[in-house]
Amino acid sequence: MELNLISLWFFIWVILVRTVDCFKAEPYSFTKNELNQYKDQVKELFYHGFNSYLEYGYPYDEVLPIACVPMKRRFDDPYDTNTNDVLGNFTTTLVDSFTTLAVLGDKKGFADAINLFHKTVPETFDIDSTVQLFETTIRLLGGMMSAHIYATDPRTKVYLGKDNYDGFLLRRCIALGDKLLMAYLSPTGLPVPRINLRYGTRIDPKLIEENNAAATASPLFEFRLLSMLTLNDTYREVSEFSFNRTWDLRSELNLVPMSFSPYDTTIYNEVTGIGASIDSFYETALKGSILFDDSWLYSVWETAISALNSYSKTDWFYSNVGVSHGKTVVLWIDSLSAFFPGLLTLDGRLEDARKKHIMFSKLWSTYGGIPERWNFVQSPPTTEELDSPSLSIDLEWYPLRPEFIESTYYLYRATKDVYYLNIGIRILKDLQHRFKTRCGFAGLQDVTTGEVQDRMESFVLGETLKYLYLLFDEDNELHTTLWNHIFSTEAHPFWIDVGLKRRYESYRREADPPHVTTEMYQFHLLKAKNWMRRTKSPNRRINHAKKKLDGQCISPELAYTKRQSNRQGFQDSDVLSDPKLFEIDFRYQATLEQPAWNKGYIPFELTPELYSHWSFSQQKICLVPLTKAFEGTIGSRDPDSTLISTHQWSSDARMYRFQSIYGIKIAFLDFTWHPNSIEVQDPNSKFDLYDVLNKQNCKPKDDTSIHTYTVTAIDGIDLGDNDVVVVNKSSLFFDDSSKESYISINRKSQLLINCIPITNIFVL
Ligand code: DMJ
Repeated sequence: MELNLISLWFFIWVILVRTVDCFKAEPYSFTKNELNQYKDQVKELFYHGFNSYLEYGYPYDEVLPIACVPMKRRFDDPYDTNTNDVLGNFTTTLVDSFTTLAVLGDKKGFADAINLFHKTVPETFDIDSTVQLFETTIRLLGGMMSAHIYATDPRTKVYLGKDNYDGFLLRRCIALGDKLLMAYLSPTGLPVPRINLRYGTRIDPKLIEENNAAATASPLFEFRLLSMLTLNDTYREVSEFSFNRTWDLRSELNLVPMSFSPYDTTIYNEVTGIGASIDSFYETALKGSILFDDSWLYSVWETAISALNSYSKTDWFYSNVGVSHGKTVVLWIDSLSAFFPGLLTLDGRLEDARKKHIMFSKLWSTYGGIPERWNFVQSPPTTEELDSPSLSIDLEWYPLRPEFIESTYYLYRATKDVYYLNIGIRILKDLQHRFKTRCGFAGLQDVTTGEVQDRMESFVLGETLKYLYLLFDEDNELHTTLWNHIFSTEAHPFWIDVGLKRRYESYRREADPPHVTTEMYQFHLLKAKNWMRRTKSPNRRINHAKKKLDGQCISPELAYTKRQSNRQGFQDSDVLSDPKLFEIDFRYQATLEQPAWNKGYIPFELTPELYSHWSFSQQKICLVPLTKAFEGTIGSRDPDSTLISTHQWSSDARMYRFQSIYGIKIAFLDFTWHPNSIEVQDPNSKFDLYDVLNKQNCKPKDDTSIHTYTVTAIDGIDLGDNDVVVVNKSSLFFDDSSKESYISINRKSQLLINCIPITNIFVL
């Protein structure tokens, strides 16, 4: 009797919990429970990597994830800058992981990690290591400073309190910051790229003759905050001057060159874009403008993005252009530029962000990672392109960089589009099954062969896994509080509380003039002040940009809130409803072919699980109200599913999980015949199609006979204009009673009937 009562109560409790869950009206189609599970899986991965580092890598900078031994700097070879730039022999991975531990809310792990660092690395940073100013600033200085903010802000989960933390990280920041300042002692005030932490710039001049825009501009972010925390404006003034000098190097088109001499500003590389060597310049302008509420930085961002939009923006990415003429000069985009959709999102430019992000998702789907550089060759390739290396990938590694998942995170926070969660889940699985090794995570040495790389850079734990975790952690303090945090370029969260802001403002008032305490920087300051006078009238600009900030520069949260008010229900996806979702596949098919080792990797947008999550059967209890239109379903007759999915992509349509279709019979398909349609739509595509047909041994009689089909209805049910039907290859059958037709599949998995492609049927 008692048992029965208990079961009854238990039953009621389960029903109640599920019902409450439903009424919470979560803005995503994954339940809280599911998100928590994914979040925990990411956490597990982080500890796998972090504990491996502690066991096999510490006290050196990294651990080799396959060999399970430390990865040390090359003391014997100062010219191996690839290795030495980030490995200063100062426990890089440990420091870069501080704030991931904080984000996970692991107070003990966080305290242990900073204390371990405390007793390992010399207080003065008096280490005979030549390192890059940029890398050391973003990983070490930024990591320590953000950890200091976490440790001292009573609102955080990892607040340590005065008894447990005496602020030593800030003292370390000062020691390191002072060392890094040595880099700025050049005739121009632009920093040299490297310094030796013990000997300053007394190193081989070859190592410091060229610097780039990202490196000369972006320390402003960390240095300015350091000035606020220490009430010493030296860091700010020196780095701000350098930022402005970098911006001064822009061409008449407002395009900033990538690389130049820090001694006399001779330009070495006239090319510009948004990736390596220039990426953080934009990031600092926009993020700095938000964090510091700085209208001048925002105006730089605005001018820079509008120049990029004029010259470098294409449908699917930003290309690399010459700064003086604005024309595309190299035909590649790089892996680092995958951060840009995130940055666009931060500025409320969601439409562009979404489009550019799709490009990177295609790259991941093709190569199982993002190649360091990918050559884009429009199909069909020209004869020269066919013979040139442009059809191959010249920088073919993928070291588990964070940028793609970073942008995915921003876009999800801003849109709550379930598609981005789907990407996160696929990447999580890739990390669990493809990249995880005995002692960490190994990326790809070559995306074309699948060869792995025995290296785990500190950003894997510091950024990649942090953004992935945050993607699933709806309740993270960074998401639920109003600290107005901004992630640094290395994903270290920074925020400025009211007290800090007031203290600093009063310091600025009292310390004026001069702000700078170190005499050797006076020379630069004088120049900086003249420059300021020449180029801006601060007050006017502040008001001007304030307006802009209010109107345009919105946080992901705000963008999300705005968007939410317009939503019909959680099952719409702007990505999946993009009528051009598959355009990239066709346009760039010459250089977007899945390498043999990655064959069968299902593209994100076709993930079967995604559709099952959108279905009634999975979400029976939590049905959302029907939206207006409901079209494009395919009848279910056979429980053994033949059809994986079909989607109807009109904006207010909802998704259904299709159980099956009774095969695809030509008799059931209504086609729109497009004689010469491709020629009409786009003269170039004619050859594209011709090429595909040739590859399939389908020879059109002549150019004019080229045409395509579009399925407009299946089983008598109309499909919308942008419907795409995905059919399971193994269960596809074709029944043509006249025996005159035959089907085939082309390289892009399109179904062909008598060599004529059906543009909206894909066979997987
Ligand atoms: C990181 O160190 C930072 O994200 C930086 O801005 C670019 N490079 C790596 C990650 O790819």
